[in-house]
Amino acid sequence: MLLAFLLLLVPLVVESKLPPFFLGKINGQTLLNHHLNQLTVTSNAGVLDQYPWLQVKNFTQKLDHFDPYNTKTWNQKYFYNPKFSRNNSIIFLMIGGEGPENGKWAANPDVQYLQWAAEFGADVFDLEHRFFGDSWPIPDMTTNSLRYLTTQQALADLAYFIESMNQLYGFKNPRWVTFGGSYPGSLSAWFRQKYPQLTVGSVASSAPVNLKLDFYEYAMVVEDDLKLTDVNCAPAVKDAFTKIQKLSLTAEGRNQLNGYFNLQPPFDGKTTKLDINNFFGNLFNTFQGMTQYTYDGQSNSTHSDKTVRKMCQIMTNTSEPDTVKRVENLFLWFNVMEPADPDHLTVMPNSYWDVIKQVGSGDLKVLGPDGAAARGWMWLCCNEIGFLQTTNQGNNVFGSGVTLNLFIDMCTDMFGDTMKIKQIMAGNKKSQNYYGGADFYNATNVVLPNGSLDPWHALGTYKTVESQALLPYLINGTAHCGDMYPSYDGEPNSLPAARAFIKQHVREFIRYDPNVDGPKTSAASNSLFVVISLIAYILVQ
Ligand SMILES: *[C@@H]1O[C@H](CO)[C@@H](O)[C@H](O)[C@H]1NC(C)=O
Ligand SMILES: *[C@@H]1O[C@H](CO)[C@@H](O)[C@H](O)[C@H]1NC(C)=O
Ligand SMILES: *[C@@H]1O[C@H](CO)[C@@H](O)[C@H](O)[C@H]1NC(C)=O
Ligand SMILES: *[C@@H]1O[C@H](CO)[C@@H](O)[C@H](O)[C@H]1NC(C)=O
Ligand SMILES: *[C@@H]1O[C@H](CO)[C@@H](O)[C@H](O)[C@H]1NC(C)=O
Ligand SMILES: *[C@@H]1O[C@H](CO)[C@@H](O)[C@H](O)[C@H]1NC(C)=O
Ligand SMILES: CC(=O)N[C@H]1CO[C@H](CO)[C@@H](O)[C@@H]1O
Repeated sequence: MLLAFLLLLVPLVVESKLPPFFLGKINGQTLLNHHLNQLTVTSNAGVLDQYPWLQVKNFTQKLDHFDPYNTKTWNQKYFYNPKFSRNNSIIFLMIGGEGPENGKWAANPDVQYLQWAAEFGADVFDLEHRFFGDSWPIPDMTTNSLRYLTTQQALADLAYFIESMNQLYGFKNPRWVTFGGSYPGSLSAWFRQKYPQLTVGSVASSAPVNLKLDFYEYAMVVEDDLKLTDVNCAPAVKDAFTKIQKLSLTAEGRNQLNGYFNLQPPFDGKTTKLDINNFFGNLFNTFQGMTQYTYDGQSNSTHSDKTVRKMCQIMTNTSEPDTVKRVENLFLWFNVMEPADPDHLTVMPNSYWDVIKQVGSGDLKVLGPDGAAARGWMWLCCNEIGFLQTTNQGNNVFGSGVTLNLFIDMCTDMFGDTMKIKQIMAGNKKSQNYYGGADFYNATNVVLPNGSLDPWHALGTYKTVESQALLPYLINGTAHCGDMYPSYDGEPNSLPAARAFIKQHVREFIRYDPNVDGPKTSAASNSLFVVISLIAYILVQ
């Protein structure tokens, strides 16, 4: 009777087997996340009720920008916000990323760049990324269709969009500035590099431009954050992971882990190394989720609850002598913060193959919206950009449980035999060569803010070239995309200066008018503002 009940339950819970946080990504959301507290609706209708001037539209986009014989098109969703428009000339474009765009980043007047749009009189667009949300070049995610999901096609989408909008809206002397946070930040940075003639500048927040396959630095930054937060924190985490790793080696120990974490399904006689690595991946996800959005302005929970400070309070809680139990307490706490399936509150999903069963499908019905976003992101990572967040290098406090092999296996199990280690490494290397990585990133008129606590900052670029307004900016004490969100009382005190720096440069970028200023030559004439901003930069450091 009990067995039958359990079997019946299985199909019902498949949907909830995705970890709430995976590879640096909140389930179903973009890395930038969209939980701005001012707006909780997710449907178009909801956002349009709240911001009636916002327009949601389709754009006839090309399927393949690199095959002149392919004339197929599809509907790409975009939002247009004309509310701030004054000059019919200054246009801000928020670049969509690896999840649905829902209009908030085009409409919520409290987000930073929209405050600047209001001040500068900019028209605002937000373009959804191909294969995410409602924007389907082909309505499935088979490996064959995903050939069209590449960063180069996404950049070409942006280019064709800008050219078409210039026609459609009759912008005079158009001065576009692109914005993006996280992966769209990388697109914003690369767009300046590859299509400089179409914009006057860009802001690329928390943009990972170094396409590392084995992104072990992520775990090292998390460890640094623990050390900065509380001297007892990193040792407690290390103690816990050392114990957990030891327990994972024996059947008796794995049985104890079943009890500690309420693993579903539990470890048993058929447990493989892959299952154990997957378990460590799920544990590490919790620490990632608590760290990545720490102290940012997206919601009340990131102001004070979903923070490194809270994480360290739980991990150094001396009322709980067992550090392994503290990790379980952290898992439970994190899940209260995430509006996930209630199952997640008490149960830790523990099946590698359940995730593959869902995210390995190319069928949108099997995938569901969250699974589709996870599959699209995983495809980008496996096929091109890497970013696979391991723990087994650099001798960090999270032990050696999360290996590159775990993710390589996932890539192959999700996308088939054409996605094995050899292809993964070749694809990653090709993209790194194409964009230049952190060392050879080269563009003009671009601000690249990063947060010092953000694990992703380790893949940013930091070489300032004043003469071409190539302007990295490291913000002390913030995490992922902290510069973009609405301000709040008690936010990290480095933020106002960082935002002023970005805004000042956006002002410089849009000031350029080819009709008045003549063709753009070297940026030497900007030397005064360069000196001023350099001083501001040094002061803030
Ligand atoms: C855009 O096109 C999709 C189909 O590709 C359709 O479902 C949707 O209703 C269209 N949206 C608008 C605003 O026209
Ligand atoms: C935009 O137009 C206003 C007048 O409506 C003008 O004062 C302002 O300088 C213009 N801004 C730019 C950046 O051209
Ligand atoms: C967030 O916190 C503020 C101040 O404490 C409160 O006024 C507001 O209602 C909270 N918002 C949500 C969505 O909980
Ligand atoms: C500290 O540990 C005790 C005992 O396990 C627990 O009841 C309490 O909720 C913990 N506090 C925090 C902040 O984790
Ligand atoms: C970087 O780009 C600028 C502007 O396109 C160019 O003048 C410069 O030579 C480039 N620098 C390098 C090192 O390629
Ligand atoms: C960053 O902020 C922390 C905490 O406010 C401070 O202790 C540290 O000196 C700052 N670092 C730099 C480089 O300004
Ligand atoms: C300028 C700066 O902060 N650069 C840092 C970027 O991140 C890497 C990895 O954490 C550091 O080694 C650099 O010093």
